[in-house]
Amino acid sequence: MAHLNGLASVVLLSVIAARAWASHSQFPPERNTEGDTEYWTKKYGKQTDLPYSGPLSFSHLPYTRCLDDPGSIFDIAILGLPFDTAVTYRPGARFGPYAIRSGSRRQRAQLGYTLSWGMNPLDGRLKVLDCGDVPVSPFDNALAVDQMEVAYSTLLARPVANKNASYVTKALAKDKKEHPRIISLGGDHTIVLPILRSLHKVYGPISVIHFDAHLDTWAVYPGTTTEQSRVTHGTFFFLAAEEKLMTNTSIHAGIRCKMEGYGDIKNDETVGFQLISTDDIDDLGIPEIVARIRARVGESPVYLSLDIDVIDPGLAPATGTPEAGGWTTREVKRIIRGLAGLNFV
Ligand SMILES: [Mn+2]
Repeated sequence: MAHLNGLASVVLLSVIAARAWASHSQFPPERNTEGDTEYWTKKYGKQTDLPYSGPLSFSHLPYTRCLDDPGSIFDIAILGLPFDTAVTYRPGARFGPYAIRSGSRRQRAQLGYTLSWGMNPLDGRLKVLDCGDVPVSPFDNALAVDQMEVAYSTLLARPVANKNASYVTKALAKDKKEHPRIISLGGDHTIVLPILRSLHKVYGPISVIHFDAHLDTWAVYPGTTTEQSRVTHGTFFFLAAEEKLMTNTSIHAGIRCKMEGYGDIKNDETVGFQLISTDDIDDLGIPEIVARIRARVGESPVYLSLDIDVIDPGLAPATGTPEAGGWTTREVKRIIRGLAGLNFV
């Protein structure tokens, strides 16, 4: 303003004042719009959801109760399994699917590109649907496990949305059909047993990449007295191996739990696992961990299971069986990125 003479200053201030009045004069709203049922649309356009508003679905994806609708097809389904009645310590994972969806709200298709992936997984090339939650029984574990298996198998039987997508051509199913992929939100870790039963019917025995502080391969939890009580979040891999659902080329990553003794490790090997400990990240580094996981599972069909307790409890404290000294979120994300291109089913 120091450069303007007096007249110029008056003119400029008048323009600013006029603009301020013009924009102010739109509020309160214009007259004669009473009863206009499209008043909002005419004035502001689409009723878009903000990152923190709108109905809750994973990353603001379309939410469909896919089990009710055989016509809903997808390449990738997000499926909630709110089951937590087979834990040995702190329950509450039934709220996991809700919490994961809530935590995912800042992700969405419009803002899905990341530097680390160099792509946007929600850019529409694959159809990704939030298929809702399986209404599992909180009163009867045998019933709940069957409900999860039936739901998973139902969705696995749907045709894929994009037959040309590279992922569908890779894994050869026993029935020679193309099957979609399902990302399950737990739930306690027992949910993997019905998932592996379901996948076995389609692919036969598969490998497992298991991120966890714990082995989950115990034969029985101490104090087990009935057949049903063998099914827990610490024994489901043993049961899966008994049922021959897995190959013997599976691998754990991030192990640091307390054990009863070295016998737990010997037992773990008979279940089919190799082991990468939490501390290995300091000695081997991320690239070698990635290389060992890739070498272990090779081209075999593989299921990835991630227990949130693989992350340090300082970063994910609400987990059911916390173990101090875990991997960081950044490290786990990086290891998972390194697994891209494996034969995930
Ligand atoms: Mn665990």
